[in-house]
Amino acid sequence: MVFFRTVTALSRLRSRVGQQSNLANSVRWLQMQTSSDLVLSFPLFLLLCFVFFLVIDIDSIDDLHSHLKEMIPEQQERLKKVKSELGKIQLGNITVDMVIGGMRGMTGLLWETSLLDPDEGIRFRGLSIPECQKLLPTAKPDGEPLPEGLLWLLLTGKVPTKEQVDALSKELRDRATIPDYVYKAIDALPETAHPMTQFASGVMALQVQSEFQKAYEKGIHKSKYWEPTYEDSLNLIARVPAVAAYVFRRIYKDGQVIPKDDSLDYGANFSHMLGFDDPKMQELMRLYVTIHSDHEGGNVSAHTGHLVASALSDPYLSFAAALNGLAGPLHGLANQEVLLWIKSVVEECGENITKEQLNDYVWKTLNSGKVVPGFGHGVLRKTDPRYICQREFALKHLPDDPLFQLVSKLFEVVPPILTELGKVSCLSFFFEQRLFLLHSSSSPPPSCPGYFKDLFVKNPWPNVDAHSGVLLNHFGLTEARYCSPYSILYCSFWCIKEPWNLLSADMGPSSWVALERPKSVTLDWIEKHCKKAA
Ligand code: CMX
Repeated sequence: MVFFRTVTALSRLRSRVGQQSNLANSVRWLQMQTSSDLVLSFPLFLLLCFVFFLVIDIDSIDDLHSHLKEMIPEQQERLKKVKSELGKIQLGNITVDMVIGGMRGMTGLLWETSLLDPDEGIRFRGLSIPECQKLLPTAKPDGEPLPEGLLWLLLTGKVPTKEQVDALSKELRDRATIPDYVYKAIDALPETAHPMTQFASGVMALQVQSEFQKAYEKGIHKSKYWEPTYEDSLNLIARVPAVAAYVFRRIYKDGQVIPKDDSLDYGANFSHMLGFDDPKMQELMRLYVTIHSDHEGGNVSAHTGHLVASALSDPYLSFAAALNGLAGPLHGLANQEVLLWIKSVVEECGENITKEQLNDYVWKTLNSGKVVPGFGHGVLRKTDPRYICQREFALKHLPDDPLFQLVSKLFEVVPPILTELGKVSCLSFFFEQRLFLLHSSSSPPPSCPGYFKDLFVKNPWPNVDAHSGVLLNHFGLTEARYCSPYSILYCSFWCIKEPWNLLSADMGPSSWVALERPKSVTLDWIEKHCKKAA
C-alpha cells in the first residue's frame, strides 16, 4: 500500500515539477533517480520512496489547502502590523444620515476577496470582470472562466493554472456526496414551500456534517480553527449545487434526481444536474457562477454571513443565514422579480412592444408604489459590469431572443425615467401625470403629486439581476412562478465567496474578523447629541 501510494505520489510530483518552482530543485534529484538507475537498485528506490513518503505531505504540494497554509500566517502578521501601526487612523466620518440610512457609505468591514468601485464595478482580488474573463482558465478556447478558477483567485489572490483548476474541480466533485437525510429534510416540506426555504433547510441539514463543530466540541486550539473551516467551506461549495438542483427538480421535474457527471467541471455539472446539457447553457452557467460569486462585504447576504460567522458559527450556519437575507426582493430575489415583471410586460403588451408602451408600463409600476426590478444599486453609480458581460453573452449566443430584445429596450427606457423622478417639479409632475393618464389605461397615479418629487434614485442603471433571468429562460430554465429557481441559482454561487472571509475570520488569536458588535443609538440620543454638537 505504502509502495503504491509512494509511486503514485512520485509520478504526481514529477508532473508538478514544472508548475512549482520552489519544489523543482528538491525534486529534480528524484526525477533523475526514477529513471534507469532505480531499476538497477530497486531496493534502494523502495527505501527512498518510503523515506520520501514519510517526510513529505503529498497532498500539500500544489493544492489550494497548501497555498492557504502558507498564506495564512503571512496574512496574520500583516493584519497585526496594520492593527498596531495604523489602528488609530480615521477612515471617515459617521453622519446621522448614515446611521438612519442603512449605513450607506460607512466604511465598517474588512473584506479581502473583492472591492466595489461605484463607477467601475466589482474587482475580484484586483481583477475586473473582463480581466477575469481574459486571465482565468476556461473549459474551451475563448470560453467563459471556470468558477473553480475564481474560487482559487478569491482565496489565494493568484490566478491559477489550468492544472490547478482541474485538480480543484476534481476535489470538489469528490466532496460532493449528499447524505440521504438532507433530501429527507427537504422532503419534509410541502412542494409549494418557497425554493429558498427548501434550499436553506437543505443547507441546515448539511450542517450535521460540520467538521468545525466536531473539532470545536473536541476542544481544538484557536490557532487551528481555519483547518476545519476550510473543510466545511469546500464541502459546502461542493455540495450546494446538488442540493439546489434537487430543490429545482423536486418542484418542477417530479423529483427525478440527475446524478453528477464526473467528467464535468463545477458550472457544467450544475447545469447537468438541473437537467440542461446544452454546451451553451454550460458556458452560461460558468459565467453565471463566476460573476455572482462575490460583491464586496456590505451587501445584505454577504454581511449577514460575515456577521454570523463572527460569532464563530460554522460555514453552514453562516451560509444558511446569508441565504435568508438573499431571499429578499430588494436583493437576490430581484432576479426572479425581473423575469416575472418582464413576462407580465409581454403578457400585457406582446413581445413586439414599442418603447412608448414600455414607458407607460414602467410608469404604471412606479405609480403602483413598486420599484422597477433590476435597476438601481446601493453602491454602484453606473451600469453594473455584471449586466454588461451578460449582455455580451446574449449578443454572442442569442441576439434574436425576444426577451433579450425587451431587456435591451428597457436599458434605453428605464434610466431616463428613474433619473427624472427627483427632478420633477410639482407642476411638471402634474402635467407628466396627466400625460400618463392620457396614454395609459392603467391605474391612476398616487394622490400626492409630490410623491416622486422627493424620490432621488441614486443609480438609474441596470444591475446584474436585470439580465440573468432572460438568459436562463432562453436555454429552457423558464419556471418563473413565485418560487422561481433563479434566486436559488444565485444563492448557490454565493457560497463561493465566503470561505476566505470565514477562513480569515478563524485565524486564531489575531482574529481577522472580530465579533461584530456595532453601537446602536435611539432617535432621542441622536437629537440630544446633535443639539449639544450644534
Ligand atoms: N425603481 C423605483 N424606485 C427605486 C429604484 C427602482 N429601481 N431604485 C431605487 N429606488 C428608490 C428607492 O426605493 C428609494 O426610495 P425611498 O426614498 O422612497 O425609499 C430611492 O429611490 C432612493 O434609493 P437609492 O438610494 O437610489 O437606492 P437604495 O440604496 O436605497 O436601494 C436598491 C438600492 C437596489 C434596493 C434599489 O435600487 C431597488 O429597490 N432596486 C430594485 C430592486 C433590485 O433590482 N434589487 C437588486 C439589486 C442587486 C442586488 O443587491 O442583488
